[in-house]
Amino acid sequence: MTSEVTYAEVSFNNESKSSGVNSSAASKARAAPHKSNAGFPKLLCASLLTLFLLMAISFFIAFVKTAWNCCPKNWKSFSSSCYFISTESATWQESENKCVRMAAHLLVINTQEEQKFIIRNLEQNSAYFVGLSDPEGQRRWQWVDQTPYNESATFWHEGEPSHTSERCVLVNFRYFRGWGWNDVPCYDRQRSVCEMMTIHL
Ligand SMILES: [Ca+2]
Repeated sequence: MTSEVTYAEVSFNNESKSSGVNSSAASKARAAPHKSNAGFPKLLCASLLTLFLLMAISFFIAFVKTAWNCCPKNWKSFSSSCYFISTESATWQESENKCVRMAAHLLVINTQEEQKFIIRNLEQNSAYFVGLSDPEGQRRWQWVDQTPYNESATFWHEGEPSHTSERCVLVNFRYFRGWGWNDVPCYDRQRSVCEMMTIHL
């Protein structure tokens, strides 16, 4: 085995020595055009591969975003929540119960942006219960999901809340004043809005 390797090395050396300057120049001349021709396809392949990878990553991100954050059919999506606008009238508690049966709760309005999104989807001649109530009639407002009641993020109509016997809140439209909150008796029958977190698949 050792002798075979030695023989191969000697043969190679001899061949190199006997080739001379002309042979070396010729081989360089042969090699030069090959080198320049081979570089361009490689660069093209690398560019195409990079482009393909970028497209694949973009597609994957777009697909994942769509597939992982979604709302049930007939629910509207905003930020990280889904909203269902009920066209059936019910009391405040019945409305909340219906939301809970759909793994949701009555609408909790946390920001002005959320309020603006919701009212764009409501009908001006209807009123909609939200998940805010004052169970004891002490003006201690509670959101159904235990979100702390924040006075600086409330959207009461002028003159509301108006009476301690009105312990449940709805959002409605008043001409010349726009949309806002009103406290009403909980046994009123109104439409409502349910909210749930977006579904992650
Ligand atoms: Ca009121």
